Amino acid sequence: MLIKRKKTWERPEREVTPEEIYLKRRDFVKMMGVAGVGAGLLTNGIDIFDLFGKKDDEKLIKIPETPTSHLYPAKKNAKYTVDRKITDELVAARYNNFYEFSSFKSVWKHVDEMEVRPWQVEVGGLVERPRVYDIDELVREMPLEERLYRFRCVEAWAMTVPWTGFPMSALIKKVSPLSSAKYIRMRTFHNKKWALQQKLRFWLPWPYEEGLTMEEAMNELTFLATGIYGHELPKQHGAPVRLVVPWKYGFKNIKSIVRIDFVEDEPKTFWNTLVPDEYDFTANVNPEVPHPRWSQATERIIDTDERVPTIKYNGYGEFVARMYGKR
Ligand SMILES: Nc1nc2c(c(=O)[nH]1)N[C@H]1C(S)=C(S)[C@@H](COP(=O)(O)O)O[C@H]1N2
Ligand SMILES: [Mo]
Repeated sequence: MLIKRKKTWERPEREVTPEEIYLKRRDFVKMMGVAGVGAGLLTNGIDIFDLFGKKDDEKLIKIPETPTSHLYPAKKNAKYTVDRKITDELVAARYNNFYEFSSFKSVWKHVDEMEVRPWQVEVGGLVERPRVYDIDELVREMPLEERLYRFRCVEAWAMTVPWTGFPMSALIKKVSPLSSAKYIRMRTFHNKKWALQQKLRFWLPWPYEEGLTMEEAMNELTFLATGIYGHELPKQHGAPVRLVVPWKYGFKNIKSIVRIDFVEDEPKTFWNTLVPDEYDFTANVNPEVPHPRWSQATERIIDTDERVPTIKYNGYGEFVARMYGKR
């Protein structure tokens, strides 16, 4: 092997994905049963597939025209703004978590095979009017607006980005949930042709799923984003539609949604299934509750590398604290 095998902790911090450490341990255990060269290399702390990935920076935020591209940029909603500098767009576009494609931050190099048209979002479960939306139909029917939100990953990095999209409540009203619906469950695609990690780490609990209580889903902050920085989402940010819940850790913000179900019981989610003691269902940003593997007291702004104190509910207490009592 000519590839220098760097340990995770030897790589520069920018490229490391702490969330992946657990996966490596798990891969190793599983590998004993289903040994494969690819799986073996993945556990060595270097993503060899990164070497073959695209290096061309121009691809970063290049987005093909769609039938609804002309709706961007949408009108800014000044109610949702923050006292932080907007993160540099190119920094945000090359620093992503999207395990379907890569366990490294350079997701953008690995998304070429994905196709975001045609795309459907199926909305069903405990509702009066289930419906399958074509993505462009959904975008045209919903009230698009731009909101500036903080975003905070449990790995303790943070950014501030303008999302374009619509409140989740607008979609919920369209389908009329039954009173028995207590939670919503959202699901990402499962496509081994697009997403290398779904093929290689086939034992992980794909597809990625996340959930919210009905009250959280109806909260005014809960947003379905179809755009970022005044244009449609690039694939690495979760095109064509992803969840944004800015008072919760990043892993709740599920990308590239294909299905939304209204259900009675708390849904099982990707990370909660894999590591229940590290990723709880609620996952509200809270500096006082350290994650088992790293402190949450401060966070690093991804484009300036500044360290700043973490704020409870990521600064959104006025909108969400009442949902949690004293928690
Ligand atoms: N389907 C899917 N959604 C996902 C993830 C993922 O791996 N798969 N990663 C989550 C995590 S851990 C974070 S921090 C955010 C990152 O969003 P961004 O890359 O747009 O900044 O996406 C979330 N949504
Ligand atoms: Mo994350």
